Amino acid sequence: MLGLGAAGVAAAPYVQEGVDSFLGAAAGKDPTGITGLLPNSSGFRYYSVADSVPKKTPATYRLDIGGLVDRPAAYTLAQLRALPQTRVVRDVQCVTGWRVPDTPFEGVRLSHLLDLAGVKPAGRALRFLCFDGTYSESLTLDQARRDDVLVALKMQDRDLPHSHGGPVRLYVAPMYFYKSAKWLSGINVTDRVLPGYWEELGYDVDAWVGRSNGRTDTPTV
Ligand SMILES: Nc1nc2c(c(=O)[nH]1)N[C@H]1C(S)=C(S)[C@@H](COP(=O)(O)O)O[C@H]1N2
Ligand SMILES: [Mo]
Repeated sequence: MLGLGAAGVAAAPYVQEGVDSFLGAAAGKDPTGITGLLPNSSGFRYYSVADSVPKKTPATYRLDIGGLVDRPAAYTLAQLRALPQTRVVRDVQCVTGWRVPDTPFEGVRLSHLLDLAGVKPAGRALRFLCFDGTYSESLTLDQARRDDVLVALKMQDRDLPHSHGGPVRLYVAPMYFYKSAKWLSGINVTDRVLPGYWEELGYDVDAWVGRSNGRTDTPTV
């Protein structure tokens, strides 16, 4: 953990984050540190590595699916809503220690979108892009095909608010919450795992809760 803290500190000068998170990193805490508390959604903390994030409406939102696929696509929000919806209720677990139990997420199974796109034989992994212009994430194809991995349109049975990554975020139930990229704008099928934003800074790519370099036993925030 100390080594990872140091990696976060070393990287901090070019990471655009709030003062709180920088201080958290400097104190040897997890560099995914908080940028603020969300007043109306108890237990959650608001995170964004980007200073400001544009708002997308049903008219302007698009989810691009491309890379090593037979049928690239650009989904509108209405098109995503028209696909079969799946509801998953699990604990949300941030790598810094906070947890929100029994949180419903609802949306389209990522595996369904992959089936519609037709992954080419060379496809091995996914790279997720966000319309904040900064964040990214990754999953192997096997992880992405799990039935508890969603392209989520709802959280706590309501449309995802902008603060939680609305209108669309990734939701990877079995992994630490940093895998659940907010403000999802693109999914590219790649031939190998390209580490995401925090993974470049030392966090595990395979971020299984309790079985990766995140920790739940010593909350730091
Ligand atoms: N685009 C984007 N997605 C992101 C992040 C971020 O900074 N930007 N932070 C991650 C981390 S570390 C956590 S804990 C959760 C926080 O989600 P919340 O803001 O809905 O609580 O979003 C994850 N997804
Ligand atoms: Mo996090």
